[in-house]
Parts: sequence; C-alpha cells; structure tokens
Amino acid sequence: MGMTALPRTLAGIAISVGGLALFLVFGSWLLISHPIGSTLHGYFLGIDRSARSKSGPSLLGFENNTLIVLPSNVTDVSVGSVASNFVNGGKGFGDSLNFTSKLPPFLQSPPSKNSSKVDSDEDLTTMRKGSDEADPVEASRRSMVLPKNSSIDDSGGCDLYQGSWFYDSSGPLYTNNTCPSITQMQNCQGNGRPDKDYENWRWKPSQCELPRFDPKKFFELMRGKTLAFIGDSVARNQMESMLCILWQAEVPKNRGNRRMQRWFFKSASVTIIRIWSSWLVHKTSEPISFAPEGVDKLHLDLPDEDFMGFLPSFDVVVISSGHWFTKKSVYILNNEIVGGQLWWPDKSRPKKIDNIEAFGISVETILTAMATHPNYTGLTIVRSFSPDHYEGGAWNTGGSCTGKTKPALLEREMVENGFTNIMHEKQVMGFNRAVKKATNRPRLKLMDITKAFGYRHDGHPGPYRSLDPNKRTERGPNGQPPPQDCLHWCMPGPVDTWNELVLEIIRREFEGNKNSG
Ligand SMILES: *C1O[C@H](CO)[C@@H](O)[C@H](O)[C@H]1NC(C)=O
Ligand SMILES: *[C@@H]1O[C@H](CO)[C@@H](O)[C@H](O)[C@H]1NC(C)=O
Ligand SMILES: *[C@@H]1O[C@H](CO)[C@@H](O)[C@H](O)[C@H]1NC(C)=O
Ligand SMILES: *[C@@H]1O[C@H](CO)[C@@H](O)[C@H](O)[C@H]1NC(C)=O
Ligand SMILES: *[C@@H]1O[C@H](CO)[C@@H](O)[C@H](O)[C@H]1NC(C)=O
Ligand SMILES: *[C@@H]1O[C@H](CO)[C@@H](O)[C@H](O)[C@H]1NC(C)=O
Ligand SMILES: *[C@@H]1O[C@H](CO)[C@@H](O)[C@H](O)[C@H]1NC(C)=O
Repeated sequence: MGMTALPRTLAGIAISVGGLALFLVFGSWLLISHPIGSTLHGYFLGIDRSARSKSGPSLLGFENNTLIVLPSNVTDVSVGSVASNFVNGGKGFGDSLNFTSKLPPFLQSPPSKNSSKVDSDEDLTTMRKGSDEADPVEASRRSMVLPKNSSIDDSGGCDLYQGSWFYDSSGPLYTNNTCPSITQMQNCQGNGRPDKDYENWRWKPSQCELPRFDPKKFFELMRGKTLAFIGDSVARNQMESMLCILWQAEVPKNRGNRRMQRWFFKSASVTIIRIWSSWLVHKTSEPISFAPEGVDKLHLDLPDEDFMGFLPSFDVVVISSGHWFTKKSVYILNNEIVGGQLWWPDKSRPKKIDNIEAFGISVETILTAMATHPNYTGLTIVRSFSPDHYEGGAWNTGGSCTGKTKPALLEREMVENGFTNIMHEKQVMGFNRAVKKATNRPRLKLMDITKAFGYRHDGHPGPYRSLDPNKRTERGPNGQPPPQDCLHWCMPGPVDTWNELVLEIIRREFEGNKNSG
C-alpha cells in the first residue's frame, strides 16, 4: 500500500477520532482539552458505524491487507482492537489478537542511563543555538502527505517514497572496519554474516534521484546546527548510521552526558544528539486507580518531558516510535485508565483502547506538542514505522528472516505484515491531525519509509546478532529457526538510506525548491 493509496484506505476505515485536542504549555503541563469522555464516545461511535457499513468485499480486502499474515493461533481475547472489529463485523470490543508476540523482548533493550561513552557533563541547555538558520521556504511548510497531494511534495521535489531498489556496485558509504561506532548487534559482517549484497542496494524514487550521502553537503547545510534523534533502539540504529557516515569525513568529539549521546563535528560546528524515549509520551510508575506501582503508566495526552525541554536547542529532530507499544504498560488519558497492553487484571472491565489506538493517540500528542511549542522552530522529521520481517510467524512461533540475501524485488515477494500496516496507518493519521493543529510556521515532515523498507527483509541481522562463535545460524532439524533479530538493521545496510532521505529533506527545506534529480 503506497502513500497514494493511503487516503483511500483511511477514508474507507473512516474512524473519526474527534478532537483530541490536547495542548501543552511547557513547564506547567497545562491541559486545554475537549472533554475526554465525548472524544472517546465519538471515537467508538465512529468505529461502530464504519464497521457496520463496511461489510462485504472491502472488509475482506482490509482483512487481507492487514491481518492475513498474523499467526492464526495467537489469541488475546482481552484487548479490543479496531482490526478485530472489522474482522468480526464490528461486534464491538472484546475479541482481539495479541499483537504482542510479534516482537521478541530481547530486542528491546532499555536505555543505558549510564552511558560509558561520557566525557562531559555539559548540559544541553547551555548549547549555542545556530544563528545562521535558513528561513524556511514558505511553500514547503505543509506536509508531504496531506490527503490528495500525497504523491507530490509541495516544495517542488518528487515523492521520495515511491520507487524501487536497485543494485549499485559502488558499495556502501562505510564498512564495519571504517566505522568504530557500530553497536555489535548491528555489526552483521563482524558477527559473521556470510553474504554482503544487502549492503549494495540503493533506493531510487520513481521521479527523481536520491543522491548518495555527501557529508560535505550535510555539513554545509547544517553549519552551526544540531540534529537530534529521539526514540527507541531503532532510532539509535539510525543515529549510529548517521555517525558512521559522517565519521568518514571527520572524526567527531564525544560530548555525551548521562541524559543523551552527543557528538560534535568541529569543522562545521555540527552536533548530533540522541535521546532515548521509548514511547515519546509522559511515563509514570506511581499507582493510579486500579493500576499498582511498578507497571509503566503511559499518559497518552502528555509528551515526554525528558526531551521536550531540550527542543528549543534543536534545529532538526528525527523522531520515531512504535515498537514499544507491544510492551507491558497501562494507557492513561486525562488521568483515567483507558487500556493496557499485557496488563489488564479485571477481564470483565472493558478496555477503551488497545495498543494500536494508543500508538495513534501518542503520535498525535507528541507531534502536536512539537508543532505548537512556542520556542521550537526546528524542522521535525517523523520517521515512519520501521517494518520487521518475522515472516511466517512471530518471533517465537517460527517467524524468520534467515537466509534472505536479496530485497523482495517484486510486490508478490513481499509478505504483508498486518501489524506494520495498521501501526503505519495510525501513525499517518496522528501525523495528519497534528499538521492540522500546528501553529508557528510548523515544519513537520513525514519520512514515510514503511513501504519501501517492507521490501528489505534482507537488511536485518537475522541470527548474526553477536560475536558468539557458538551461535545457531541455521534452522534446526525440526525446522525451528535460530534466535534472530529481524527488526533492527545491519550497518552498513538499508538503514543508511534513511539518512540519505534525511539529508534530502533537509536540503529541500533549507535550500528551497531545487530538485536534485
Ligand atoms: C493539495 O490539496 C490542497 C487542499 O487539500 C489543494 O488546495 C491543492 O490545490 C492541492 N494541490 C495539488 C497540487 O493537488
Ligand atoms: C519560551 O521562551 C521564553 C523566553 O525565553 C520563556 O519565558 C518561556 O518560558 C519559554 N516557553 C517554553 C514553553 O519553553
Ligand atoms: C484474500 O487472500 C486470499 C489468499 O491470499 C485470496 O484467495 C483472496 O481472493 C483474497 N481476498 C480478497 C478480497 O482480496
Ligand atoms: C501456533 O501453532 C504452531 C504450529 O501449530 C505451534 O507450534 C505454536 O506453539 C502455536 N503457538 C501458540 C502461541 O499457540
Ligand atoms: C500475548 O502473547 C505473548 C507471547 O506469545 C504472551 O507472552 C502474552 O501472555 C500474550 N498476552 C496475553 C494478554 O495473553
Ligand atoms: C553506572 O554504572 C556503574 C558501573 O557500571 C554503576 O556502579 C553505577 O551505579 C551506575 N550508575 C547509574 C546511575 O546507573
Ligand atoms: C568486519 O567484517 C569482516 C568480515 O567481512 C571481519 O573479518 C572483520 O573482523 C570485521 N571487523 C570488525 C571491526 O567487526
């Protein structure tokens, strides 16, 4: 499903979430909101109505597109989900699928509060703000994915996300030997992966070229500026790819501290930062109502204050989330428990939202907060949901990307991933809502990589996750695949393309309408 198809799909689903207009004033967390009750009411009505009117072929289509590859025997009947409402003819909340099992817990390492690479405690708030910030181009303020205009970037460039992969023998931008900052789990060559072609495929947008990453160009555009990556371990994956690419031009200085990784490139005074935020929203652990101490409470209507405070010092933010919504947590809206993931002690009590809805709401919350922040004028790039490739099952039910050495070059070689598709839909919906509410010359861009990276089942570490010489890399005699990572991306590898896209978005934004291609 490409971007052009999305608006149709969304219209078909027609879930109107109503005005979940939660708006943050930084520091005091003042909440100006429509009554949450009425919002949720409209929300549920919308689902019921569309579910009723959507029986027949389109319902089946929806089922085929989004749910067909889920393991059929995964059942969690405690969670209401939009997906199951469609499949079950809109019977309401109660029947569902357990999306949790899609991802292995060992992949989702928590942040290291205690970075060993610290050499400075300098706080970010003291950072110099770039003074030579280019004026945003008037015409490029709107999103690239507004409905109906989705295939045309209004800054004059082509749609970067429609295209195909082609083999490029000029090789990757760095190697495992020329970049010292690759996390071992993503050092596929270093971990013994025998094939190498996955490093050589490049993305070609249909209507233009995506230039090979040119560090000189990047430094020129970003002179005096700060680029921050905010998110989970997949965001770290992307940040490290960026570091590796830039490292080839200049060795940076580590200026990290306890709260963030931070690298400084002296020649152009460019700073690259990474802040960990698993869900991007405010998280507490104190007991609330029937949820006890300990289990994470996610306040879906409040952004994560840990990074919001730093925003004014950032010029470009690449933000992403999603996979942690499969983890155990309680969902809170307006200080009320509205749902939970892998946590719902009282099965007789209905959940109002599931993890997929929670994700959509969180995206709207965080992007709205950024787009209405009075002191943040940076460019926000939302990296869309990163597809995993546990094909033929979940991580623990035989799903595997082992043995994939080439991208899926044909549409029919690509295995539809129901969880990815619906998470992507929710994210785009949340993004579009935030764009509508944005004030202050917002610069929000969706970097919509989900479809393009659906083809890259060859780009994950698979079983080559560690240096362990005794690791299993082949299927066992019973057909059981070895333990493997089909979520993160090898470095070098397809993830480097994300940073070529980041550079192209920055170039279009800072340089204006010129099309590179
Ligand atoms: C894009 O959509 C807006 C409104 O949604 C419309 O005014 C504009 O003409 C459209 N532009 C193109 C190029 O389709
Ligand atoms: C924005 O900056 C002004 C002036 O420095 C400050 O008074 C205000 O508290 C800031 N607001 C936010 C939300 O950061
Ligand atoms: C759903 O998929 C099955 C098998 O992949 C196919 O036979 C069927 O025609 C599809 N249904 C629709 C409505 O696309
Ligand atoms: C799903 O089915 C497969 C094959 O029948 C089985 O091995 C596996 O244990 C099942 N998983 C669950 C969660 O029931
Ligand atoms: C969902 O599946 C996971 C993994 O198979 C399992 O650990 C978990 O208990 C299930 N969740 C519920 C609520 O049954
Ligand atoms: C940091 O790590 C050291 C040793 O690894 C440990 O003693 C210390 O308690 C840690 N500090 C924090 C804040 O986690
Ligand atoms: C890089 O990969 C090669 C195999 O292609 C391996 O021999 C080498 O040890 C790796 N280097 C590092 C630093 O991981």
